[in-house]
Amino acid sequence: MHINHIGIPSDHPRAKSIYIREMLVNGFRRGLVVPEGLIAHGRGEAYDYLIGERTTKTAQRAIEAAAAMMLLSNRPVISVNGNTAALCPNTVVELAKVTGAAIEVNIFYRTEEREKAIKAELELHGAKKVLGVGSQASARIPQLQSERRRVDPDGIYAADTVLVPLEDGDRTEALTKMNKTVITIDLNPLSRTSRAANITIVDNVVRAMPILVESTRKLRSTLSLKKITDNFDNSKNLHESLKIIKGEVQ
Ligand code: PTJ
Repeated sequence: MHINHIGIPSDHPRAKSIYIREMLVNGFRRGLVVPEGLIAHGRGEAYDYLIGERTTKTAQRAIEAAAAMMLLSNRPVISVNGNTAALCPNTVVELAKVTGAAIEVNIFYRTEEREKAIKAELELHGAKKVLGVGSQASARIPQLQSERRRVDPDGIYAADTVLVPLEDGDRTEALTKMNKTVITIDLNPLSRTSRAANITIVDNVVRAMPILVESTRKLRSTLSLKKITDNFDNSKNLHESLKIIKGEVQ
């Protein structure tokens, strides 16, 4: 039996979940995550439990569509908040490399100190350029009141596709009104974000991001990307996720 650095035996039935929780608490202690982010994670955990803490076939279909969409886009951007920076900085950077996407810090509970901490974390994992920090976020998303409205003119503002893992609904709606394609990763298939996005991956970011990276690598030389995105129906897919939660399908 292996015991990791936080003292959780690897054969503990909830080891993975506890470990993910610990990554977030650690991110909180290092100034990446806000206390509200811990609450949001708890909500995510509950949905994760209901979908069986696995990447479902339904989520896999959404991941494939998301990969195709990112590859088809001219100016894809990955938007990073505190929770995402704490849970998957390495795969954010990898995904940016494979798809040519820009990385932008965009947080709800905005402080420049945390923006800088998130940027530093991403750079530590190999990011060459991180947009949206401090005065760089000089453009505005119209009709959005939260601090998330401030975006980088070279990043989210000019993007055709934005990946927004773990989001609050307002900005997703505002971005779609700006005719941008929004991809989200959200464990709650009922959330406003999930319903407003063009492609929703109902999965834990920790599991979904590496599969998304792998999927973009596989699809890079595919000619039928448009067929994949055209065939994807987000509301149908969300309905499938609800059926999984209700135990009607696997
Ligand atoms: O870093 P900031 O300031 O941008 O703040 C980030 C939080 C997460 C606090 C902020 O965006 C927020 O309040 O989000 P919400 O409105 O609570 O929404 C978070 C959504 O993500 C919920 O639907 C959760 O179910 C879902 N979620 C939580 N953890 C995960 C998740 N989805 C995927 N993977 C997770 N690990």
